[in-house]
Amino acid sequence: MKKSIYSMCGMCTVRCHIRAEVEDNRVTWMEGNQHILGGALCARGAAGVALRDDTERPQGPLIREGARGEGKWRQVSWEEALDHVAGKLGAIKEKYGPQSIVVSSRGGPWQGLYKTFVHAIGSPNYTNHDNTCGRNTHHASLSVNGVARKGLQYDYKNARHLVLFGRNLFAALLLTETRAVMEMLQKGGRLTYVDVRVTETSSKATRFFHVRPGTDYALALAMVHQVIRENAYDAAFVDKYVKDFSALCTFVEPYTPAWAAKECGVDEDSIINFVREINEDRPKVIFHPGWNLSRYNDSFYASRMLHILNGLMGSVEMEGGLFFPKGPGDCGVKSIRTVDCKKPDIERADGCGTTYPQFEKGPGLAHLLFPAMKTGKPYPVKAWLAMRHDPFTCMPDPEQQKEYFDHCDLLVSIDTHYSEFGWYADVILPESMFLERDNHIIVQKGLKPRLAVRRKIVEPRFDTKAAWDIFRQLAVRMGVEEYFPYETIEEFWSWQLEPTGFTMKDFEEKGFIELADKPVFYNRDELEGKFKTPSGKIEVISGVLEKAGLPSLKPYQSPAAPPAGKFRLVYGRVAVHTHSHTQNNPLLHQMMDENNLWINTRQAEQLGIGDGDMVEVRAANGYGGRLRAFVTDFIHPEAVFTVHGFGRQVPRQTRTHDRGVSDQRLMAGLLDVWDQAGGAISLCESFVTVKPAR
Ligand SMILES: Nc1nc2c(c(=O)[nH]1)N[C@H]1C(S)=C(S)[C@@H](COP(=O)(O)OP(=O)(O)OC[C@H]3O[C@@H](n4cnc5c(=O)[nH]c(N)nc54)[C@H](O)[C@@H]3O)O[C@H]1N2
Ligand SMILES: Nc1nc2c(c(=O)[nH]1)N[C@H]1C(S)=C(S)[C@@H](COP(=O)(O)OP(=O)(O)OC[C@H]3O[C@@H](n4cnc5c(=O)[nH]c(N)nc54)[C@H](O)[C@@H]3O)O[C@H]1N2
Ligand code: SF4
Ligand SMILES: [Mo]
Repeated sequence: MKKSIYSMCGMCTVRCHIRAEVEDNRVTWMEGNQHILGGALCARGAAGVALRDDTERPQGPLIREGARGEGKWRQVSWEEALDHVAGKLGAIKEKYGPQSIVVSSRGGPWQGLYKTFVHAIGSPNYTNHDNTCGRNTHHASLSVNGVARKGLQYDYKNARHLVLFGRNLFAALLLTETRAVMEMLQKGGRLTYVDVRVTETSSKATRFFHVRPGTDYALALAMVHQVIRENAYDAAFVDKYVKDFSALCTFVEPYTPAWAAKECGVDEDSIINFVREINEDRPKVIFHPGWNLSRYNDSFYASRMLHILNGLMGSVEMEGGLFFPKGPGDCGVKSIRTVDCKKPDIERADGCGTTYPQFEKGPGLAHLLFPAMKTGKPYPVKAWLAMRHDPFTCMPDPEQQKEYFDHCDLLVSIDTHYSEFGWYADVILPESMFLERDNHIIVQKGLKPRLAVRRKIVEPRFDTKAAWDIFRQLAVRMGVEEYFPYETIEEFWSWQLEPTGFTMKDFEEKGFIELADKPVFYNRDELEGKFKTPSGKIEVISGVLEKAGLPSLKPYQSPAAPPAGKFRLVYGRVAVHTHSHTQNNPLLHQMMDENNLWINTRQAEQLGIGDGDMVEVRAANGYGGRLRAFVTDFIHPEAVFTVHGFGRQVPRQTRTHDRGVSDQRLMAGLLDVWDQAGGAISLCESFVTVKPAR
């Protein structure tokens, strides 16, 4: 019998709402939820069905037989695998203390489950992927606005002008956002875009700044300079809510548009005209603070300026501007219950919040756990469970990482695929792919907050389990099951919903439970305290930074030009792949089966490289490979660009094994290169050589 089920996509971490039809345990139709996405789904979401059919994924729990990375596995029962992992964790806890155990994950709305587990067994060391994603912009937001990266959201649809610094929103998709920006453009809104490449987003932009790599901070400083000079800011809002504005005015004095034009390689008039445009469009102007802007040594400061520019526009808590995301409490509704365990009061192994007071303790910084592995200080790190996280593709230089991870007695991968890390690990616990599993209920904050849930659409094809079950089973074996007060997902859901008065039936009409029927805004005149900084305002000077010996306003330093014969390696996404875990998908593999190397026409000519030729690209550590050249004017001459996620090394993924070149392997030495104020690894601070392949 045919059934229609609302659920949530899992082909990337955007987790779009979907509706699927199923017949005889097969998905026959899938679309974006009509109530939110008007049916839209991206190519990767649609290819979820091909992932279900894919046999080149772990088909049951695996325990390593040979040496790490050798690829010899024994498929075992769940009983045996879970006993094995819990036994090892118990022994490590006994010998080194519970704090020697790390759980990492991709973060996201379900992470409370994994965090609860690691805290319950006595370790403060939960970490996530964000050290190579948005950590600089997150810390920048905390220092300026006092709230997390996602603690302010954007009403793109109603904006009159959106400014994107390297946020390639039409390829690096977040479907609801991408659609909202399309709507904004259709309504006549303006889009200013900054990139070192001409991208899909440049082609939709009304103004494009093609900048020299790593100079965003210079451009942002000049924008602030000109905004102040032309009085193109909301003086009333600034008076009321921006602290230390005069320090900002003094600081940006030397950073004129003429200076930035030279530094960034753009037109001075273009900067001046841009500021005139935003002055017309104010206050409905949004400066996106960057997402993967966390890639240069000064990205934290660049992002801080973008947050400050939002403050100057005064667009907070209004249509077409920024808003504080609302939760159930703002709608007069009680929230759901979530699993939780207080974090043990032990110093983090990565030093976040202690050695590094400027970094939030939260998930810490994964790369700062490596020194603890190597030196045993402040204490040894001996076990790492990676849940929906692939350290070897997420962080640079996997060969260097292996040397660190070899100090661990237990490496576990909880994954739907063979990750690069999983292939090297001791145990793989396969999670059911998203169509095959339920998840617990989550709150999605926003202007119109809602409760959301992922529902199982088909039965698991192989011997796999859902995360709620895996973590509970491990908790039972570790003697901390009291933190997981359920046995089945139905019991979990009922326990979560109990305070709210809603039931699972309430999800049936639209796939989610809407908690407000119209957008909820706070009163713009009463925002004191909403910014969680010490002053309750937007802070130009941050006490936390100053105390850590870091300047709040850092003078600009020009990025190093590439050494002779080298190029700066920049990387990014394409619309048809998610990081490194869709390359082996039978459908997506057909759409793009390897990466190429973008190189500027003039540079290519000098090197004797023609469009479509094979080139050899090599890093300082000797790693290299062959890629096809894409010779174009659409990339800055100092840089070459490639798409992340290729050059995979898992032999069981036959379609993608060894296809293309891995950008993270080309990032030699970058584990030690990170933004001292923002914390994230500076993924764009490496240089490669390129020559025609013989
Ligand atoms: N299809 C798809 N969508 C995704 C993802 C995915 O894997 N696939 N991943 C999601 C995730 S986790 C994230 S974090 C986001 C990332 O979203 P984005 O940050 O928008 O995406 P990226 O492609 O990483 O990088 C964007 C651009 O930065 C440019 N760039 C490089 N150096 C500079 C510079 O110095 N200045 C400027 N201004 N630009 C520069 C690159 O040329 C690239 O076009 O995408 C999300 N959406
Ligand atoms: N060199 C380089 N490094 C980068 C980037 C880059 O572009 N270049 N991008 C950076 C960015 S922005 C980010 S966000 C990170 C991403 O880094 P990660 O978060 O590590 O990457 P993902 O590919 O999202 O997923 C990690 C693992 O989750 C698994 N997975 C997918 N779906 C599921 C599921 O439903 N359940 C479970 N249990 N596992 C699942 C995948 O198979 C994969 O092995 O990488 C960062 N690092
Ligand atoms: S953006 Fe695409 S892959 Fe990601 S959740 Fe949405 S439909 Fe799925
Ligand atoms: Mo990311």
